[in-house]
Amino acid sequence: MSEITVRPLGYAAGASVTGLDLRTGLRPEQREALRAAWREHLVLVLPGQDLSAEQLIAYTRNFGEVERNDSVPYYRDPDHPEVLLVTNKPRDGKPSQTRNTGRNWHSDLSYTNRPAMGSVLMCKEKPPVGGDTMFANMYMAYETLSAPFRAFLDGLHAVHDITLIKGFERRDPAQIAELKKRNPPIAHPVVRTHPETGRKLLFISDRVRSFVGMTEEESRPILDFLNRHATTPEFVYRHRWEINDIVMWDNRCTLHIALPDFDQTKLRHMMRCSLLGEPSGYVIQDDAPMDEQAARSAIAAVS
Ligand SMILES: O=C(O)CCC(=O)C(=O)O
Ligand SMILES: [Fe+2]
Repeated sequence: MSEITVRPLGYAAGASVTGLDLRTGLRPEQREALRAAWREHLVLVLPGQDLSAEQLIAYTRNFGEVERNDSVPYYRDPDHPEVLLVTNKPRDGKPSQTRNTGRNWHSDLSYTNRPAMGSVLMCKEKPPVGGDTMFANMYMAYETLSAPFRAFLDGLHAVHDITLIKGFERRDPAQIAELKKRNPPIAHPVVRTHPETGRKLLFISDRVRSFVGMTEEESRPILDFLNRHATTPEFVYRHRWEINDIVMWDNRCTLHIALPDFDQTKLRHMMRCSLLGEPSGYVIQDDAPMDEQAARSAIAAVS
């Protein structure tokens, strides 16, 4: 087996990793090299890895506990609930419900109480052009804010809401009702410290409705600014897929978006495994913003 080679692909994030055959298990030193590269580059690209569902799950297990996708229990591989199919292949003659997955900037499963730690996505079929995925570096987003603005954000909580997934309202009505029931709005800290790097980062996205204790009117302009700032081109790595690319990203310190810039009559078929994140956040019981006292009690109740 040849040596692992890590080659940066972008300034903000992204590195390719070659010299590994992921169909077989990793040696401890290979796993450590991958973890170190992941910490440094946030997004790793492993080209030419033609894995079965079992092999993808086994590979993902190297980095933590694999999510079973119970918060969004559709389009899982029938034999492997750990594998979510992100695909525009029609099923039973109906359009796929995951054909527009990831069309606004987000961190996977941030609308749950275990936001995904990381995700591992493998490309099986792709259109001739387009269908790229972009990733933004949330350390940079935080570090480039002014000190007073960082101080304002420190200690704030943001309400993540599954209904803000782009195109959510166009899903099947029964699915909408079920997804809302399973995933009530949940508040997470806006500024978090990455447990492995110790660096602070911004944890917001297009799927945030408001800040806890603030009205939507007060929150909206700040959220719009933060989302625009966080996804500025210099913080972004854009991935152009090849078949059998595996791309893995750290959801704790990146946002991503899947672009619909391709001919939708061409197949795009991806398999995804996600890593279970640390418990975080507290459920917002109704749509009204919580006052600070209620928020403090809720935080105390879960910590
Ligand atoms: O299809 C893609 O490129 C990414 C979709 C997405 O957001 C995801 O799989 O988490
Ligand atoms: Fe995603």
